[in-house]
Amino acid sequence: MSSLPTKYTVGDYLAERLVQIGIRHHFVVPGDYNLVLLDKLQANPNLTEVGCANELNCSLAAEGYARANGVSACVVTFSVGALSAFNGTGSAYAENLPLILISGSPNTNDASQFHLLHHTLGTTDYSYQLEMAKKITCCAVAIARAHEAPRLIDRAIRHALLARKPCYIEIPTNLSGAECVRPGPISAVTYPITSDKAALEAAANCAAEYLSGKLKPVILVGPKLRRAGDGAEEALLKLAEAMGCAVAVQPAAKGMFPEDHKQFVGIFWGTVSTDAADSIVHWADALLCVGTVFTDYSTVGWTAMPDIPLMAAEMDHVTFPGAHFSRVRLGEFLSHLATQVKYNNSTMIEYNHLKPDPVLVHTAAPGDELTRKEISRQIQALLGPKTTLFVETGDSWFNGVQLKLPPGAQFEIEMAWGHIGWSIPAAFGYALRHPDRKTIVMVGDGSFQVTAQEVSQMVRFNLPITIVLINNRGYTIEVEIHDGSYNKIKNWNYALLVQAFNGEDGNAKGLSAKTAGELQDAIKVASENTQGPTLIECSIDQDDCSRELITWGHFVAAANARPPRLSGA
Ligand code: DPX
Ligand code: MG
Repeated sequence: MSSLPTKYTVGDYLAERLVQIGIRHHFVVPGDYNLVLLDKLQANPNLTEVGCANELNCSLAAEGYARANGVSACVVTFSVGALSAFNGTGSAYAENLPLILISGSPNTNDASQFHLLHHTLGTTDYSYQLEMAKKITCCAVAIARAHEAPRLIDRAIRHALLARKPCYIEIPTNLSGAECVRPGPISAVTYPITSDKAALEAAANCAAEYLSGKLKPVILVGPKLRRAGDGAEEALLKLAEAMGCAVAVQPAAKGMFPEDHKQFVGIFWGTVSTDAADSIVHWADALLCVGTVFTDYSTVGWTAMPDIPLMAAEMDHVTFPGAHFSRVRLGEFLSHLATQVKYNNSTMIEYNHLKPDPVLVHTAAPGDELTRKEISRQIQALLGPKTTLFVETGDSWFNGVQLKLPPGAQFEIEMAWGHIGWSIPAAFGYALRHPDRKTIVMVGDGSFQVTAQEVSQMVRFNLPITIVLINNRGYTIEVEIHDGSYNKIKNWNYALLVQAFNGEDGNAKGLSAKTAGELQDAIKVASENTQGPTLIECSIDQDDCSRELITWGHFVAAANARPPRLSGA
């Protein structure tokens, strides 16, 4: 391409690699240690720079972009920036997303001259940020000489893409513009690892053995299914249809198996499951866990951990009771297994007896006070094939999980990391990559207060995101886990705040709804506002929370409160 440089610098090299792996937007906050690097990235015509209000939001915006795009980049300055961006990097680690965290760092001459520097701890050891990054990434590199940059950049990016985890690249301020060699073919970085043939074969045989003699197989889908890529989602659908069995889905994997499919039996979340997913999972005598994640949250304080021996198919290995197979790629394993399994729909026959009757949804009169249930009813009506729904930590998790996803609708949740405020920057990052989709956010008042500034980027980029802010005056989920005065927060005028972000030229709209009719009207305004975000503040009673939240909160609190075990006991 004629626009590419003939002489490469470290910054050019990095820019070209980011483009080659499919990144079109890079999220940044400037600082003197990264300014030359930002110029270099800007100079690449295929990258759009996206400035964020702070580094926490910047990292979470990149986290959301990685959900939409498969990989993302976040560029910050040393320490004051990077330490805040570590939070979104932690999220990317927990949520299995390859986020490339890039930090500017001090001039290479300063450490050896024992200079004290700004934006540092005030000691002359500048390696601490790299050491910290090693704990929250799958590969952390610091470039000390320009000639090392190509090798280290390629290594970090390749590790991130393969492991579906974040990586870290540190570039000193005086090296971004330093010359280095030009990049070689990108396939050296992106070429996937395929399964070991013998291990794949043996794992499929072991799966057939695991299933033989079993009468009641069920598939349980977890969030790593989508993260695995490699056509794993399509392969799972084929496997499920070949088996004919019930398919339950973990809450963090909602949407990864079509909810309108006749074998979909609901969200398995222990006692707060939807439909009869828990009854059928606990009835099973063989459980094929595909990309599942069992935590205290997803098992409702360990009350819902399946108690039969499991087959666990992970992104790059499969484990059975008594056998383990490394280097077996999930997509390949599921495809292979689909050709070998026998059809057995016993769990579907049983499920059709257990399946609850559809619930009659009450439609509130326009003048009725707004309730949680009415908000859910109205959001349900908004969901279509092009909708992506973000649900924030809080009661929005439970309300969102209850909704039925029509074909094509997508669902995003950050259940492993669970950072309140994630949904605002993450939805912003996601929507930049998917302007063709309608992004809707369900977020609580407490969460919104953490990252509210990033609404101003939605304004800046004219993104028509709909934010449904549920104002129950405080941290209700925490109230249910463990109450105290700390769960109260200062109320804001949310509708006015969002309009303040417009400055002279924005198109954000802020509305508030206290009745069912007001919400209906506000939703109409939101659907007509195609040039900016619309925030709808929905005021509900402080105690109007879901039954599921109360039940889940009870068991999570009990798990938190287990007394220390004496050693040896
Ligand atoms: C906290 C949580 O208002 O939602 O529906 O009222 O609970 P609900 P809000 O957004 O409040 C959220 C609040 C304080 N969790 O109830 S879930 C602890 C927490 C966290 N993340 C961070 N800090 C604290 N999850 C960054
Ligand atoms: Mg709240």
